[in-house]
Amino acid sequence: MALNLYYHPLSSSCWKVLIALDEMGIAFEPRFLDLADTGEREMFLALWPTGKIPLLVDGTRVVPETSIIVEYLSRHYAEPDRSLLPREPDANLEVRLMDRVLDLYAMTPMQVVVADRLRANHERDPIAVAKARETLAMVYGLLERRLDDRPWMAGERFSLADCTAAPALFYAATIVPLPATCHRLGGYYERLLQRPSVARVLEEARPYFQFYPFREALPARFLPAAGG
Ligand SMILES: N[C@@H](CCC(=O)N[C@@H](CS)C(=O)NCC(=O)O)C(=O)O
Repeated sequence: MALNLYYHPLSSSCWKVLIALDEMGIAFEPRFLDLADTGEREMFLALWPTGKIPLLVDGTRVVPETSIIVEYLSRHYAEPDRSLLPREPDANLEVRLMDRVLDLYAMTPMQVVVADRLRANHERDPIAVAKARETLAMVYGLLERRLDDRPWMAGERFSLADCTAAPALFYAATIVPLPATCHRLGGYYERLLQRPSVARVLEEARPYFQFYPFREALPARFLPAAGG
């Protein structure tokens, strides 16, 4: 039975799983989800009440939460040499640590600022936004130190942590630019963008970037083609 992935091409969390699927070479049925559509939203909430995307459905099994989805796919569908979670316990812990750091201190504050920008003026929360911006600046410094001379976020091999880093840093950099002093982070970010699995999600998202509230801060090379 086919693996179904409910997703939207602009969603950072969905990129994390799309990149993982691509890296592991796992075939799936893409289910484009429009949460603004009442019917689709009700159907989706019946599957998973948080209403958060992406969501993997494997036959009768519903698999939510990006890190769990990637771990599930790694265990049940990946060829052993393509798994995104190392078997060796300490290497595995490092991947999971960096996945948590990126989700909690890059992805989440980035989403706080984006969600705030989408609200009406009187519903905005400048204190939460300032705190989220501070967290992004903090995590850039943390990542710069942690990267040391690693090519990828958790070591020599591309892993779950890089699947998280790509969307988190791509969107976070439109809110708080990566500091020029963070040389390792800057080099890593460029390596990520050139990774074919990452380039593919960027390409699929390109027609939707016009709906991104910080679109003016997107790197010009990712903007929709003029007239397109
Ligand atoms: N912790 C969740 C976060 C997923 C998440 O934040 N998804 C966003 C899109 S990037 C979403 O579904 N937003 C819709 C909403 O909150 O209504 C995960 O890792 O799966």
